[in-house]
Amino acid sequence: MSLMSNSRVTALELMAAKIRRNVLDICMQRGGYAGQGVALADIAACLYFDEMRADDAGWFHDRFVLSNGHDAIMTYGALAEHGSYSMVDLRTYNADGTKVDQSPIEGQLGFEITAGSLGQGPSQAAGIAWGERMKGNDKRIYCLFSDGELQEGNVWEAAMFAAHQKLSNLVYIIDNNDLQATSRTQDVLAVEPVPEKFTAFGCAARRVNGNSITDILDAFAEAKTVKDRPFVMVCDTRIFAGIDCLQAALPAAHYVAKHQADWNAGLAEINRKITELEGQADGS
Ligand SMILES: Cc1ncc(C[n+]2csc(CCOP(=O)(O)OP(=O)(O)O)c2C)c(N)n1
Ligand SMILES: [Mg+2]
Repeated sequence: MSLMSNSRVTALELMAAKIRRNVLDICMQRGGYAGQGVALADIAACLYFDEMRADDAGWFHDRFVLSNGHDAIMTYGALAEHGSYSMVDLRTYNADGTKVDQSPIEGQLGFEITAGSLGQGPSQAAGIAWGERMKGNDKRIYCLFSDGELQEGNVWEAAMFAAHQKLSNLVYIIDNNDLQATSRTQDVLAVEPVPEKFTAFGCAARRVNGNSITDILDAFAEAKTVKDRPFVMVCDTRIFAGIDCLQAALPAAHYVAKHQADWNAGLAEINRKITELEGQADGS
């Protein structure tokens, strides 16, 4: 049985709602990967505000490796709440000359690798995890990648290596949203059953409801009990999960350009949700 207080879960639900609001605010300026950012907000809230430990300088002790560069929008939404990016800067996302790239480059605040060419994060994260262990550090490494990337061989080489090296300081988080740009993953090149495939490669793996704070926290807790292999969270999500009107209007939007009416409706819905959750948080 997990030890999860209602106040912890409510606080993270509120954080996820604020991340969703930030994602819309950023993307409505000139378009972006809003559907992914919104859908991944629950994972981001748990990862950045509960799971990863802080260091003395106000940054993170643990390390996050983003593999599918376009999901940077999730990190931007979260780091705005962390206070390490300002919304003024983030609103330059996707503008000519911006330092807030849609697909980040290595060294940009919050990003460990250059991630626009898909499929490379899992192997780089495995290398980082191996290096940290060799140095005797207790850092945990979290790597987010997508179901589309599962079609690339490098991912499976990384899983084989990480399992062989018993990298229990490595957690793979998969955005398993059954979408890869313009089509459903199951129609282009099916990847399921994903947990079973990683298990066959020697990892520990489980399916997670990627929009349930309790399920995500439970999986992070389970990952720490596994001492001899990497842990894989196969997070089922859907584009725009968490904002019903946008999910209904744009269910398969890999990228969203101009949809001003939808943006406004989405913002109104998420603002209502934030008010509701703030009321619950005050009462708990
Ligand atoms: C190596 C590589 N191949 C192809 C692309 C082009 N590309 C950009 S996004 C994308 C879809 C990848 O699937 P996924 O990350 O699951 O997309 P989403 O669920 O976010 O729509 C592709 C093929 C790329 N960036 N890198
Ligand atoms: Mg996908």
